[in-house]
Amino acid sequence: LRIDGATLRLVRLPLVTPFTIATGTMTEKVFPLLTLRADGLEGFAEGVMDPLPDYLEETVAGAMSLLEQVLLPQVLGQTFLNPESLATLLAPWRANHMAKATVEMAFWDLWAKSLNLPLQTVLGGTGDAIDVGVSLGIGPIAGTIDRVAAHLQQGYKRIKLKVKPGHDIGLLHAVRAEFPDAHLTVDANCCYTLADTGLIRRMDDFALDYIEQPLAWDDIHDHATLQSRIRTPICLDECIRTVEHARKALQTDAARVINIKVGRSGGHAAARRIHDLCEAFQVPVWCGGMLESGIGRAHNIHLSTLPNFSKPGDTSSASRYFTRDIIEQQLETVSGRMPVPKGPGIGVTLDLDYLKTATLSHQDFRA
Ligand code: OSB
Ligand code: MG
Repeated sequence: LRIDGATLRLVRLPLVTPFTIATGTMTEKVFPLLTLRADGLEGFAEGVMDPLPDYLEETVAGAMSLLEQVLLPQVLGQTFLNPESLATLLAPWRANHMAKATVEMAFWDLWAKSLNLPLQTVLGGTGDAIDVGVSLGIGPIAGTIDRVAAHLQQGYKRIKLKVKPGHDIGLLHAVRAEFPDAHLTVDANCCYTLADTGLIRRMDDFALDYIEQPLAWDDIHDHATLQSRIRTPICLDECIRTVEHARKALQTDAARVINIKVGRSGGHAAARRIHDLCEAFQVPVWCGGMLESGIGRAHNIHLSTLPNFSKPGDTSSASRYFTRDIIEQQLETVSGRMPVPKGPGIGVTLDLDYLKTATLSHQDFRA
């Protein structure tokens, strides 16, 4: 498959409600949207980096520049037999996994379309819907209880509460008292250190399915130490940016669950290898999200149909994020299950009219 053209857009979508996590508040989603072309077909993907380096070190500006000046010129006019060969070409560049994933994922969509197969089929997944949970941002406790109740009512299979120092044990007391049987988890987005071990150990009292990324984004070793001191499984998110990170975490018992984000891990090929490695270690995985538009969420849904995605993911309904999405199909859950979009590739198509109003910049490339 020879890549003969590309379009790189910068897109901005307002969020329906601000989303607050330990590192800050998001009110809008700004992201690179990439189209790759070959043989009259188009493949789509989006970058999951934030404008500022507050989740991981990549930024939207840095990724836009790398895509424009390095990664797209490198793949334009080139022929790739499969997505792995494209990933191999980009692999020598240090890190920048999110920028590389943007190109790799668009190529997977294109490649699956060239084979006239759904993305899930070429990835090795099966089934026509996936289990999903919901990630609830930080807010007043009374309001959080109402949001938990509303989402359980809608059928979401697991509730993930964002926590930060001063908004953790009290929140868990209140929510667990109200919902004794709910599948509950917390996500700290790196806001604790080993000095907080005593506080984190108190979370063992709330029957959480797991504690997501309590410690630093680049510190697998301290997570292993923490895991040896608490009963609740640790789930790593930010720490797992490569297959090697996953191997080190699994071998040292730093994670008993892993949140796979395809856009964080360099793409589908790497995400699938992390999935397989976790399966070998009998460690369950689930698919995280980055408040993606329908393009990124469609990719996440297809990946989530692989067998070891045995815990509910974060890919919830489009209407939770945006008043209007940039795709023609609406990705909405039905009783806590997200249907897999049908058709070749990711199975969703751009709503070009609305996309035009959401586009901040647009650049075409030709081989
Ligand atoms: O840590 O999983 C995270 C959103 C933005 C940045 C980081 C995270 C999240 C979420 C929301 O938890 C997941 C989603 O609904 O897409
Ligand atoms: Mg997380």
